[in-house]
Amino acid sequence: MLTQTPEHTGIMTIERHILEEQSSFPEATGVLTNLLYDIALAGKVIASQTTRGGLAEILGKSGSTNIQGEEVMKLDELADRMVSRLNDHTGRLAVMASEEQEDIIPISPKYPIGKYVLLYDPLDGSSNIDYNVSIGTIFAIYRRKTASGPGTMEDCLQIGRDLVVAGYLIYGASTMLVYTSGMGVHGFTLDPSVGEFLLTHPDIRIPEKPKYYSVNQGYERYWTDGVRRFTRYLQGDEPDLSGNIRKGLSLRYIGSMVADFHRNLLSGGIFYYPADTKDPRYPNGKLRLAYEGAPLSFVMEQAGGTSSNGSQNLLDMQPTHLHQRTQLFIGNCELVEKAEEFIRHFG
Ligand code: FDP
Repeated sequence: MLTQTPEHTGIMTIERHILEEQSSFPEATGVLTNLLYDIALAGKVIASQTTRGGLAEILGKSGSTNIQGEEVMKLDELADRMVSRLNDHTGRLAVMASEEQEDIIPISPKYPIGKYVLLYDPLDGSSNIDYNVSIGTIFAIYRRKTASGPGTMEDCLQIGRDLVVAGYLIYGASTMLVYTSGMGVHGFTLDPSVGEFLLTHPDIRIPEKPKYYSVNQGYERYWTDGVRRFTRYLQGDEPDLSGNIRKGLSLRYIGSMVADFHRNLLSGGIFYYPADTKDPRYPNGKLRLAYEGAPLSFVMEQAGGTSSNGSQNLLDMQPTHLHQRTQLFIGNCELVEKAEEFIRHFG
């Protein structure tokens, strides 16, 4: 279905949409528009590779050489390289950081330095690749903090509140790009016949009535009492602190955060990955603040929902290191606040 906006009838491409959003800022130079367009392009390339996933079996496994004699790369490495290569020479970025790389990714001295900072998770949910399950790419764009020269770690360690743009690509039955620049959340679907992302989901709002809760319940025995009780509350089995029992929600868990997040954004619900005692090396759960928590929280907040680490909004957390993990609850405000309540009371 093609979307019509009050200003325009007909097809709205992502490029035109970004340009129009940016035109409401007289100081806008178009750099951000082009940066988003480059991310969309990386998404198209990654989508074309992910849909060929199973063909790796016959065209060559990663680590081997393919029929052209090139080394076959793992899909997550390929996605990582695709995003950084499409963005490293454009003069739009001061520095990048990727979930796949230990350290920050500096811009080569061969290229001009720009004013933005890009943090990304090139292939989220990558343990699902082999099973033909939806996966995604998450991106977060900040303004640089340092005044000049190559970008630094300080530029990468910013609080989510300072995000300029955040969003994700989801490689599912269709490929979608969903983003916010602080003016609502907009979703575009890739039309493979013309190779363009077209606006299909303008101004996404999370439905007020939640439908699903999403968590890896296989780890329940490692959770705190508060998280266990909260989960039973969501199932309709445990009263909240005022004695109210809610109607139980349905459980959906793909194990690919972008896909779980996307479904709950459109259907209403909560996704959480709590802290657990499963692996003492990761007392704060598995997910990363900078690459997953903060950008998806910005999207959720712009869609009318919220997020928490159990006691604080994720957008207010100051990261202290690049790959910092955090407990995470994200979805309808009512449910996230209830999670905080249970944790405050029961730990
Ligand atoms: P994956 O390890 O497959 O990359 O970011 C990590 C992530 O996936 C999320 O996308 C997903 O929500 C979560 O881990 C799944 O973890 P569990 O297998 O522990 O449930």
